[in-house]
Amino acid sequence: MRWWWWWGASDADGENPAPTGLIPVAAAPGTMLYTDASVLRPLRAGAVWTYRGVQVYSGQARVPVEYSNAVRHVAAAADRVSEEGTNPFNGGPDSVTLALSGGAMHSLAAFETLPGRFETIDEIELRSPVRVNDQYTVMDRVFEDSGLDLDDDGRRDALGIAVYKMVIGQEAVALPHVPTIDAVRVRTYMVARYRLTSNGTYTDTVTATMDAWYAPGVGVVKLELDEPYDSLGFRMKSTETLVNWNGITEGIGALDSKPVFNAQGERLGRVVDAVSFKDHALVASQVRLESLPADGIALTALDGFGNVLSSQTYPSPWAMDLALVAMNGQANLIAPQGPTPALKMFSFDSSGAPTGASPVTLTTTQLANTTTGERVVAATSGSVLWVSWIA
Ligand SMILES: [Ca+2]
Repeated sequence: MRWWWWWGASDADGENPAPTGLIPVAAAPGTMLYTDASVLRPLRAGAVWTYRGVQVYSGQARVPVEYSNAVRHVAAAADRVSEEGTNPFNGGPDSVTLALSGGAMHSLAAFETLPGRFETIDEIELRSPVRVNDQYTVMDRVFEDSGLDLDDDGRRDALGIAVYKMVIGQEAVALPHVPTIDAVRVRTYMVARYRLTSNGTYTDTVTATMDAWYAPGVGVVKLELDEPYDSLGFRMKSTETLVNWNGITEGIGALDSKPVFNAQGERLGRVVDAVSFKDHALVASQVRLESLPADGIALTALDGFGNVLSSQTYPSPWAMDLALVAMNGQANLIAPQGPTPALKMFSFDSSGAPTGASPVTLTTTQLANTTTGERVVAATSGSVLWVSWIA
C-alpha cells in the first residue's frame, strides 16, 4: 500500500539523513496477538479480494463517492506476489509487490522521486510477533528541496516526512454480506511539516492516517484512510470493506452470479433439483431436445465457482417431476416412468454418469397429477431413503 505517496516530496539528491523528529517514542509492548504475522496477510496467486469503497468529505457539502476495488494476487516469485488493485482508494489501477521475509510482510513499490528516476520503497506492513503497541518506522526523511518556496525568500523549503505504524489491537469487524470477523487493526501515521529557509521554523504538522484490519487466513478485510483533502483543512475519509473473497480453495461472501451452460452449449434450463457432494454440486435441469417429443434432463456437475465439470443429457419424461438425492456418494434420481405407472430410482455417480444396469422400481402405485408437475420429494437419513409423492 502506498497511499501516502500523493504527498510527494521530490528531491532525493538533497536528502538529509537527519530524522524528522516527528516519530513518537513507542509505547510499552502489550499483548501478543500472533507469533507469525504472515497468517494475517496470506499471499495466494489467483486469489481476489473485492471491496466496496466510499469516500466521505468532512467540512464540505459534498456527496459521498462510492466505488469498488478488486485486488488480485499474481505470482511473482516463490516468496512474493504482485498485488494488483483495480481502484485502490478510487485512484485507478495500482500495484505493489508483497514479499515475506524474516517473518515480516514487506510491501515494495517503485516511486518516481524525480522525473524518470525510480526508487523502490520497502514498507513493512506487518512484522512478527504481532503485539499490541508494536511500532515500526517506514520512513523518516527530510527532503531539503520540497519543490516549494512557502516563505517567498527565493529558496525552496525543506519537507520532513515520517511514516510509521502501530498495532492497535484486535477488533470484531462488521462487514456487508460477510459474518463479523476478528481482525488485527494496524494504524499507519503519515506526518509531514515544512521547514522554512528564511528562519528555520516549521510549518504546522499535517497528519494522515490509514487503518488496516487484517483477519487471519484472509488478509485485509477493511481499510480506512483519513487524509487532508485540500489546503482549506477539509478531510476525506475513504473506507473499503470486504464484500467477498475468492481464496480459490476457500472463500467468504457471495461471488458474482454467472450463467452456466449444459452439454449442448445452452444456458442451463429450469433447475429441477440439486444435490451437493464434498467439492461439487450435481444439478438436474430441464433441457429441450429438438429430436425428441419430450423434454429431457441434464445432469451437470458444478464446482464451487459454478464452473461446469461435466454435463450429460438424458432424454426422458422425467423433467416435469423428479427428485435428486445424494446417498453413499451416488446421486439417486427418483421419477415416475411408464408405460405402466411406476416410481423408479435411477442411480448415477457424482458426475452424473449412470451406474447400475437398470432402475429400481420403488412403487407401482398410480401417481396423481404427474403430468401437471406435482413434485416427488426425496431425502435421506443415514442409509434410509425417504420418498413422498401424491398417490
Ligand atoms: Ca523558502
